[in-house]
Amino acid sequence: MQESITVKGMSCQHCVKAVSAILSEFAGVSEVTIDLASGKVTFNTEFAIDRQKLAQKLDDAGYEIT
Ligand SMILES: [Cu+2]
Repeated sequence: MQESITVKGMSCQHCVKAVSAILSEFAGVSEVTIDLASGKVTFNTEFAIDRQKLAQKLDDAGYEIT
């Protein structure tokens, strides 16, 4: 299934890579697409993602799901 979230705090390609890497840590996630300007992150996932865990990992890296 395709899911999308909006992430606040990304300002450059490094951030895009970091957020992409965090999402890729979750089993079954593929095709992460990030629009830096809007903060929109779209990805495919085979399993339901643990949103709390994702939010925590992003928070630890300095980003926030809005
Ligand atoms: Cu950055």
